[in-house]
Amino acid sequence: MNKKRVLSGIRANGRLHLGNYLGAVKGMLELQNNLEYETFSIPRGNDLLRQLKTNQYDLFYMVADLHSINVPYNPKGFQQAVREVVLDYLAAGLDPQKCTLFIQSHVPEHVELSYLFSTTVTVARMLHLPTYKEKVKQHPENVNMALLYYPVLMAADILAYKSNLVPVGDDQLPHLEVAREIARKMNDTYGLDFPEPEQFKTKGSRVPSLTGEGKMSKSVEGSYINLTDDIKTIKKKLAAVPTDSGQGEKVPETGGVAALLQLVELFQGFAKKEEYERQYVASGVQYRVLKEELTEAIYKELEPIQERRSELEKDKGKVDRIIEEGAKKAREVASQTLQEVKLAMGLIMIH
Ligand code: AQP
Repeated sequence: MNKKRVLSGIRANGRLHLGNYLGAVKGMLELQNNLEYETFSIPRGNDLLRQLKTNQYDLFYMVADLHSINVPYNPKGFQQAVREVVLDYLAAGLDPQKCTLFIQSHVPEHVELSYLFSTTVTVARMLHLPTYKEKVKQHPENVNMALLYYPVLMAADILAYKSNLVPVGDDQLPHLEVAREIARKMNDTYGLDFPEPEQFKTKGSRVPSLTGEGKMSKSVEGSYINLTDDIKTIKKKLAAVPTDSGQGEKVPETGGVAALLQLVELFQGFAKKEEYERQYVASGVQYRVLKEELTEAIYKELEPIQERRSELEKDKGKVDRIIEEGAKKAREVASQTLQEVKLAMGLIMIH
């Protein structure tokens, strides 16, 4: 069976939040647990047919440490920050038996490949990306080359594995488009065979900020609920979401109320959201009740993840082994791609 390749990653700039979880990790899990039955015959004349459960995807999931250092960060605590993402991944259910879990900088082929790709990209194209402009606004004192280079390195992350699918949130779509352009350009110019990667979209591909403006983000204080938050913290954070009188002619489509309703849909289902919408235009919504029920629903999803996490925290050796093994497996594939690209670009001799 020809398996489709998948690549995804999360930066180590802070604890994972519900946006990262619903927009990216849930997609990674869905692909990991996507099993199908395969039938094949056992060799040496034995005509027995055996059915096996196999995954139709080859999965590469990384902690994007190199993407994390293009904004101000703390080098002393950085190794721990990277490890926290690995723990979050494992606690959320990523299984190193079913996917290759690795740290981006442990596979230096990504960086080499990104330099080769950068020869096909114009500076003007990078300067116009909305994600770049946003970061320039956030950190005007630190507009560095790595920030501009981010999408090229991300294209190398994806294409190093010739990935077909990328489980990421909607905010990453402009970057994914750059990866597709690079794939086309490399194929047209050098006769390579990169697939054009596509987003694997989840239901929560754009989780709103608790402030009622924009998306939930690690770098926007007051916008997020972390996977490690206890029930009291979740309650406090939801209590701070701005609301209105709870009644009106039309259900708001933006702001805190819209954000709450979207979270209701994601954690309690579409029918519950519709129920609140009906209440809004009739008798009115009691936000105290809505927030209490939503707190319970979110915590119900996070509690088992937190329990697994505290178990994993005790086993340092196990996590070290997973990371080491992951880098080995990832490098096998990435180094093969790098060789092909160098050969096609005339950087190594054809024998
Ligand atoms: N609000 C979101 N809704 C859905 N998906 C989201 N993702 C991030 N925020 C949301 C997805 O999470 C993955 C990893 O993101 P990242 O940490 O690598 O970078 P990011 O997108 O820049 O995340 P943040 O929290 O917004 O970080 P800051 O604030 O530092 O920029 C990606 O798949 C992303 O789409």
